[in-house]
This record gives sequence, C-alpha cells and structure tokens, in this order.
Amino acid sequence: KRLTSKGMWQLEDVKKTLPKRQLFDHKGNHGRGLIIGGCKEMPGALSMSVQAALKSGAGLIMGASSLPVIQMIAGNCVEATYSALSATDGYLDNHSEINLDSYDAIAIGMGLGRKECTKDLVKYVIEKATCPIIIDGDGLYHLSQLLPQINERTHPSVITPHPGEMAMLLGVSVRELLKQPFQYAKEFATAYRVYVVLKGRYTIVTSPEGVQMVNPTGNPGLAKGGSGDVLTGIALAMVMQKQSLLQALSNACYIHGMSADLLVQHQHSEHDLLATDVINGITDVYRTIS
Ligand code: B4P
Ligand code: MG
Repeated sequence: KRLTSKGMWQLEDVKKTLPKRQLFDHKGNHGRGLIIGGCKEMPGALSMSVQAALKSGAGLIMGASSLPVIQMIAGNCVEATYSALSATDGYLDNHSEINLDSYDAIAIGMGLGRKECTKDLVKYVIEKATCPIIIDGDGLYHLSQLLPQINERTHPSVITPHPGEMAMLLGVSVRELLKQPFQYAKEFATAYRVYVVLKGRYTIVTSPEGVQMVNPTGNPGLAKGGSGDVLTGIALAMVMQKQSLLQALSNACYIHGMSADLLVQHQHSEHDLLATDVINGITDVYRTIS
C-alpha cells in the first residue's frame, strides 16, 4: 500500500520518456561522459560502469583511473577512451590533471577506495564540475565530509546510495532508515539539493524538490557485487539524454532491474546472474521497450 501511495515508475513511463535516436544523430547528441573510479583492489568497478554507460546509449565515455587499472580493464571495453591519472600505492591522488570542462556528465566513486587522497579528488569534482555529477560507492563514503561543498553546487548532483551508505550519510542506523525510507530520502534530498537514488528491492528516486518515484523492477539476482556499478553507468548515460533528471534516473533504475528480470526469466537464475550479464541484458531491454 505504501508503495502505490507514491509514484510507481512503470513501463509506459519509460516508453513515454526515453528519447529515441534520430536518423541524423551523431555521438555528440548522446552525451560525452567521464567516469572516475577504480583502485588496485577494485579495477572492475570502473570497467562495469564504463561498459554499462556505453551499452545504455552514451555517445562517448572516458574512463579515468591509474594506468595499471586502465591496462587491466581497457580490453573489456575497447569502445571507451581512457585517461591515466597519477596514483600513490594504487589509489588516485592528483586531481589537478583532470579536465572536467568537456563533459556532459561525470560519475565518480566506483571502486575508488577510501584513502584521503581519493577524498580530495571527490572534493575537486564536487567543487569544479559544471555539469551533472553522480556520486556512488566510495565517493559516498567521502561525501559525509563534503556536505557543505555539495550544498554549494549550482549544477545538479545525484547520489546513488544503498541503505548502508544512506544510513551513514544521515547518521542513523540501517534499521532506523528502513523504517521510513521515503521520509529519510526526502529529508536528505531537500536539505542538500541533490537527487537521491536510494537502492533496494524497490529503489526510491527523490528529486531535490522532494518528488519521489519508486522502481518496481529487479530481483535478488542483483544482490551481488558489481550491480551498483552497472546502475551508475546506466544512470550516467540516461542523465546525458534529453529528459528530466527525475525521469532519467527512474529510467535507469527501470532498465537495470528489467535487464535482470528478463535474464532470470530466459537465460539465467537469480543465483548465477552476474553484473556483467546485466550489462549484456540491456540489449533485450531496449528491444522490448522500443
Ligand atoms: P559495498 O562494498 O558497499 O557494496 P557495493 O560495492 O556498493 O556493491 P554494489 O555497488 O555492487 O551494489 P550496490 O548495493 O551499490 O558493500 C559492503 C558493505 O556495505 C556490506 O558488507 C554491508 O555492510 C553494506 N551494505 C551493502 N548493501 C547494504 C544494504 N542493502 N543494506 C545495508 N548495508 C548494506 O547496488 C546493488 C544494486 O542491486 C542496486 O541497484 C539495488 O537496487 C539492486 N538490488 C540488490 N538487491 C536487490 C533485490 N533483492 N531486488 C531488487 N534489486 C536489488
Ligand atoms: Mg555500490
């Protein structure tokens, strides 16, 4: 009952709002995105976000990480371009070498690590990016110390926490958060003027104005490492297409969950589904909805 009292994002909403590719489109019409992430222990997080963003329709994607991470992952997605950033002991450390100006949206945090030097990088992006930014994973860990900076942004900010990350940002227990997830998400979104994608079985998307949408798709096959990184890549691609941010984020959640649903219906089980399967499954989602 609680779910239907809020806006449930449905297949018809996706069909109505998802922009169609036009005959004379070129890659510039579909967004140039930057994804910053990865460290020596978590190279795959960046890889999955980059692949998911391109598979979802982004025009151009630049993956930024340390050279060893790029060397490890570049073969997984040869369609992307990569930018090697300096790192200390496997963690990105120098923000001044990144040019943030030529992107339509930026995602940061997936597999970034929690070292102090990576916090500076997140701070730099929050302060300097003049396009929509999406903060996920370890970027959210750092965000707890960067709340004044996020409040001062004049361009859209999106956060994509799972309940553990949302609870940490709010300073409450996960148990307390899950008693009133709509209220807590709205509280944070309106206080800091951010879009909040609170992930879970029914992911709740909240705008800075407090408008909320609930995503019905997805299954427990997604409860596995990497599925959040895939969602961030899809979200980046959606944010760069011509649609409102609330629609873009709702569509991203819908596509992510629908990919997993189609896969467990036809090819996989909830046990063996991998995050990379969910990326490949985007093909069937698009073939179904268009
Ligand atoms: P992390 O290391 O933070 O996990 P992660 O890298 O963020 O994983 P990933 O990015 O792949 O998945 P995410 O959840 O973002 O996890 C380490 C620790 O964090 C855990 O040991 C735990 O302490 C804490 N933690 C993690 N998840 C928590 C939670 N839910 N509650 C409390 N603490 C938690 O994204 C997963 C994606 O899959 C989302 O899009 C989500 O909506 C979807 N999904 C997951 N389960 C689903 C389900 N049953 N049905 C539908 N969709 C589902
Ligand atoms: Mg995650």
